[in-house]
Amino acid sequence: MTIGKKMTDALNGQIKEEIFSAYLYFAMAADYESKDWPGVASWMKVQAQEEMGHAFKIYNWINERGGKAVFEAIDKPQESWDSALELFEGALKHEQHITACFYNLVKIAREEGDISTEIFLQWFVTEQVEEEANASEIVGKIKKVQDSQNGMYMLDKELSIRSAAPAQSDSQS
Ligand code: OFO
Repeated sequence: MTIGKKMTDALNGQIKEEIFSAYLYFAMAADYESKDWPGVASWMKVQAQEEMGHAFKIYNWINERGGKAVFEAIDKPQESWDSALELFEGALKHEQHITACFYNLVKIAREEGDISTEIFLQWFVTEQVEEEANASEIVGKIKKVQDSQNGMYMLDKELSIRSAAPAQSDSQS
């Protein structure tokens, strides 16, 4: 069954959200690269890559269902953050916003009777639990060590270990 216009428009809006997410995490990486926190910057770059994977996954789904992806203008992200705590709290807040976007998409899929898109969106709903948990865990760690230079140094090293998840370049993965 070909995807409906309302569902396509809503998914196109989410492609924009995902590309903005990549933009935001790239901006966070650039800010912390310039402040000499390579581990934080590396974590953010991996996150930015994952966000582009999410955008591709939705793009591929629209195509597979006979729709057409349409691209909207991407907003300019914030350029600078005052502390690592502010940075990761910003990431957490952003992911909570993205979770709300997916809940809304599921609602639209249900209203439209688009069961296959509803099932497709389940991957993202689950992924959002992980996205929020990751950011929240780091916020917690920063709160524990933020007054310790040594603690922040160790945390930066720990964050540098994160590697890219396999690219989500098709709708099946
Ligand atoms: Fe695409 O999950 Fe974060 O924003």
